Amino acid sequence: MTCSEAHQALRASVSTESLISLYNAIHLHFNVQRHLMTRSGSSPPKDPSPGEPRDSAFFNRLRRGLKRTRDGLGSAIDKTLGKRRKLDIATIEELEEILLRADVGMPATTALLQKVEERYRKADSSGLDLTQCIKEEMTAILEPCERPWAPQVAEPPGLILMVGVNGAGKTTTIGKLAHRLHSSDTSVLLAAGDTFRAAAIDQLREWAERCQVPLVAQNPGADAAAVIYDAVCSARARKIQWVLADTAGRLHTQVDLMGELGKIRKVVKRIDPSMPHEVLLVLDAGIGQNAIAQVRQFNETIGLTGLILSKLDGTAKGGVIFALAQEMRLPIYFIGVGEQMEDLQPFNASDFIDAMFTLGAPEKNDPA
Ligand SMILES: Nc1nc2c(ncn2[C@@H]2O[C@H](COP(=O)(O)OP(=O)(O)OP(=O)(O)O)[C@@H](O)[C@H]2O)c(=O)[nH]1
Ligand SMILES: [Mg+2]
Repeated sequence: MTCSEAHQALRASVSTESLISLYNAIHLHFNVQRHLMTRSGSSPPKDPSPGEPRDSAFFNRLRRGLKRTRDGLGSAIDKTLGKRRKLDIATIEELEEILLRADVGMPATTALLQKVEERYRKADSSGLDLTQCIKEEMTAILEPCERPWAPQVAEPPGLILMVGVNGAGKTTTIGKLAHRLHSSDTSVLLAAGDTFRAAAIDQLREWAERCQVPLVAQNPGADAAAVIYDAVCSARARKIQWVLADTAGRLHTQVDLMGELGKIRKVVKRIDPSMPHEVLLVLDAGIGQNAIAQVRQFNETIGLTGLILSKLDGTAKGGVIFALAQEMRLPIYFIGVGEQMEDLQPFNASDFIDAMFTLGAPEKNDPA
């Protein structure tokens, strides 16, 4: 369906109120910013391919970002186990306490300790390297969620919706993702679908300028679905591959606001039934077990295709990633380990575990 056919279809089927807002939207002065696509600034660190030696700058950034979680979880486990070879009840209880304190959650903690106990019982008289065993079992919990970020779309533009509660890191993550895509020669346009606050639109405009990618925005108070609709039409006309759409923060318990996400979904499907191609939930890693409820509710309302865990650098409770992996099984595409453009890293289970445990002396230039 072309955009003008979609406009007509919308005319025939939507309520007067939404037709007026859509009509206004179409005839409003769109704030489509064109930027010279000159390359400048920093590139995201190169993602290591499987089998390649690990990129140390990349790994050091991850280690720095996970410092607090490492202190609370990896190093705490290391310290508790030391050179112990015996897994007695007291040790199990100590481990359980560390895991729960770091927000690993009861289901993942129970599953992990059961596996470790099982392996301990089966081990021969030479004993088991308990720390190594825990690291392996932790990796096994995370691995099913490790998925390379390779979104596909048969007919561009593809639409990626970023959703989440207030302050989770949606807009910042869009900026980081735009930087990634643009730096790998993939064209991208940002859609200012958070129309609740003027500041939200300005924040996205700043990211568009930093990343040198175009933005489609309207005035505060505009209909979010109409803004995203326009952004997709604009991207299609300009042969842009991906639209990254920001949305307003909403509590997963706010029924009306959650309903607005359903409306966005319905409206963009009139352009292309396969839209949105990705719906990514951004979760603040510091929110603890509430993350599980958020995933459930957003998934039910709009159907999530993956998760991004932001602000891992700011919390000692990064153990929530194990709870998410154990209970949700959704792909975790990226983790945020800082506020800069380069601080969005593809999630890799074994790198995450290595970075979370003490690895001896800090490497050169590594303040962590
Ligand atoms: N340290 C750190 N800060 C982050 C990270 N991601 C986002 N932030 C910061 O978290 C704050 C909120 O981020 P936003 O991107 O504005 O969050 P949002 O979900 O768009 O917020 P609303 O639009 O208000 O719902 C900002 O100060 C960001 O700089 C991260 O990975 N690490
Ligand atoms: Mg925002």
